[in-house]
Amino acid sequence: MASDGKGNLRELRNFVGGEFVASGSTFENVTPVDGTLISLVHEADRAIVDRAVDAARDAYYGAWGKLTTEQRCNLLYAVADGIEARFDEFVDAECADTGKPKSLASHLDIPRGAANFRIFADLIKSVGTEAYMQETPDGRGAVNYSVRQPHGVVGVISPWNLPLLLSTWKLAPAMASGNAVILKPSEETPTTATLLAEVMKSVGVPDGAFNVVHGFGPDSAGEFITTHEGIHAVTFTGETATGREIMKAASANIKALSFELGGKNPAIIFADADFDAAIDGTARSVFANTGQVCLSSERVYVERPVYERFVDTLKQRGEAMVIGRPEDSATQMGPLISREHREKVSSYYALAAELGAETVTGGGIPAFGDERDAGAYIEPTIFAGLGEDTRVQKEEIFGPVCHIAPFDDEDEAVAMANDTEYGLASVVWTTDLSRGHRVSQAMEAGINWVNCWFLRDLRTPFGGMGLSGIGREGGQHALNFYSEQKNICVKL
Ligand code: NAD
Ligand code: 6OD
Repeated sequence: MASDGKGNLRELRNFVGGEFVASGSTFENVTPVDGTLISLVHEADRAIVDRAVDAARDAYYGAWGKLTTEQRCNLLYAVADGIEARFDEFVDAECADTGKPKSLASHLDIPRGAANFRIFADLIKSVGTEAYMQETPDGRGAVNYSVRQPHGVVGVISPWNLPLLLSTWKLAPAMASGNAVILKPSEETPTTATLLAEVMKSVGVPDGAFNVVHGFGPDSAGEFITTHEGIHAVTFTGETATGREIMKAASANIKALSFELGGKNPAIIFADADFDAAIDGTARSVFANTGQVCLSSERVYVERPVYERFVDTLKQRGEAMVIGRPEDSATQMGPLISREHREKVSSYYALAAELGAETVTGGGIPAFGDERDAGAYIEPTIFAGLGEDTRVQKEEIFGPVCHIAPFDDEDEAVAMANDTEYGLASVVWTTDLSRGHRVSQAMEAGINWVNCWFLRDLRTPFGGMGLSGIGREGGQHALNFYSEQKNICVKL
């Protein structure tokens, strides 16, 4: 990734109107694996974002907008094939940008990145609308029916934790619905967005239907998108605080908004749970992707009869995690996304210690004695003994860390789990079927699992309550967001 093979550092350009566009200013893309510089990224200024909006509008009213649904879907299938044809390149790029293990990128990020295009192309072809027969005083009646219309130009602002997966989760339904899109990937993970632009171009997606602008948030490409009058809808995944800023900015021309934000997700383990399955699932939900999954469990509640055994076993799982480089097949956990993010996660480790938490395991930064010491690695960590009202229990940390606490009955577990301003996800582990349904239904969260975690059926509604977001994406819900429905009333 570091160079073009001739010793030149790789440069990532914006993709506007079907062309790769340089800008007057670049920023450095450094890998968290070992701190080396892997590329220079051309930051889009306001003029480049303006050009992207013009190109998108031209595509929407032109070549892209004139395609039939079938033609559009065939292009999206070709995009999925195109990602798969360059699978290894996508995997390597995602691993270099994020540091995640190759096993994870090749089983989750990249296959899902391709699958999103197939799934939403399939879905749009079978989508229905509403129709109502209406009675009228003259007895002749009227028929009402609704039709869908794309918004026009949609801005997609995505985070760094699952870069291709989360951007395509929005791009695919937006494009399947007929919109032209402008993607702003995270400044931390610009590479797979650029590769996706190459794929879009190579399979013949009309110029301007898909654009990529690189940059940051405030006073950069992110803000230029959210304030642009030519953009009609913005879909955003990221931090709650950023969502607040985007909401203000987008109010100028009342853009449609979809927000997938942060979480502070609970996992509840009852004494009757399949112990090994609950340990496996909880270890995954705490440590997978170095805990940088919005759906991760950061608050774990265990029924008292199995509490000590659960803590000891989860501790062993944390301590057995192999931390390393993406390409090492033994690696189970990579670094955090950056040194800056490590500062944030470490500050919560320090705060927990300051508040008198028991450190069950971890709490520090590993030393390897090799080039990884220049990376952004951190120890898998479990705390216990903190009150529910502490900042550690209230705020999203977004690292490989959880706090674990015992409970004595179902009502107490439900009350503790719901004691949060967030409401993204929950997990319940029990072999009592009725209790599984009952507790899960009592959770104030949008995505709830019983005896599993991160099992995804992409047709289901996905989104959070409270500080975790606005709206639902996934399946039909995404198609609803990415189109306007208009009613037509015909007097008979
Ligand atoms: P972030 O909010 O810092 O950045 C996300 C994107 O927003 C980036 O592309 C960034 O450049 C851009 N941005 C930042 N400020 C902006 C502004 N003022 N205007 C416009 N754009 C702006 O989030 P992150 O650190 O990249 O991602 C981690 C966060 O994302 C965590 O809070 C996590 O929970 C959340 N997340 C949520 C979901 C979900 O589905 N609910 C999924 C993944 C991540
Ligand atoms: O699987 C998905 O579709 C999805 N939206 C996952 C979100 C993960 C958050 O980090």
